[in-house]
Amino acid sequence: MGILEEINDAVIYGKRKDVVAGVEKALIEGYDAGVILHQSMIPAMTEVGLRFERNEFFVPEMLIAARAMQAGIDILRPLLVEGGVEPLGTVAVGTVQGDLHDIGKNLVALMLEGAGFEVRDLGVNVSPDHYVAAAQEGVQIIGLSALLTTTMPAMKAVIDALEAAGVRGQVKVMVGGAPVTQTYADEIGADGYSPDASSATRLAKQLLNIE
Ligand code: B1M
Repeated sequence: MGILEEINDAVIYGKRKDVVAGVEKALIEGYDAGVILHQSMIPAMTEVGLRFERNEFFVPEMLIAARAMQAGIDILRPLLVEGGVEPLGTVAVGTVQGDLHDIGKNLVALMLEGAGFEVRDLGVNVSPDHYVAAAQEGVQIIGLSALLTTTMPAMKAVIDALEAAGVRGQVKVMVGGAPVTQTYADEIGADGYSPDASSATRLAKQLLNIE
């Protein structure tokens, strides 16, 4: 079994120590951090989701897999983020109200930071008021993440709250997360949608007319 498969397996089974050891070994072997993330760790979480759908995994298994994944991401973090550059702009990201999934949101935050944005991470289960406060404090982009079909309407609630507070015109709103689509983004009046963390950075630049 190659090292990428070993890491994939360790994430699926929530073996945090093996993930840490595997990621460290892969880096020593010369694997790029992005390759480890995209070719090994993210596919592992997809597999965890499929097993959950087939009733082979339950919430505890999802949870330990998520923790193991996060431990691996923590090692990759400094390699995915370049520091010391003038911020391109400010973005506040959060997972919407009712939703506790944060791995995707954390990756989006990481990639935005890596691309040179100043990122304010609002956390998970973020109420519309908190996004409004960030907009009032002057962030240029609000990033909304949702992983549950049941929490997608909370994205619309944020946009409505921004409008009600009179700050909708001051910020761009970008949305993402596995169940979210461009069509849904258009429906709720978001300014942009991106399917993954790397395209999220391209979208953020587009929204601020950078490059
Ligand atoms: Co949950 N869960 N979960 N879960 N979980 C899903 C999402 C699910 C699809 C599993 C399944 O059935 N196959 C399903 C949702 C079904 C649906 O709504 N259609 C589900 C469910 C049902 C639930 C619970 C309801 C289970 C229960 O309690 N019965 C419950 C809800 C809790 C809540 O939020 N209120 C629940 C709980 C959990 C855990 C806490 C155990 C854990 C989360 C731990 C954590 O995040 N710290 C968990 C996990 C791990 C998953 C799966 C397996 C993996 C999610 C993940 O991290 N993916 C997930 C199945 C799946 O998605 N395949 C599942 C990896 C991550 C890198 O991808 O988050 O999609 P993702 O992010 C991507 C893109 O979407 C995009 O970029 C990211 C990187 O490329 N992106 C953005 C994300 N946000 C963006 C924002 C942007 C732009 C791009 O702009 C701002």
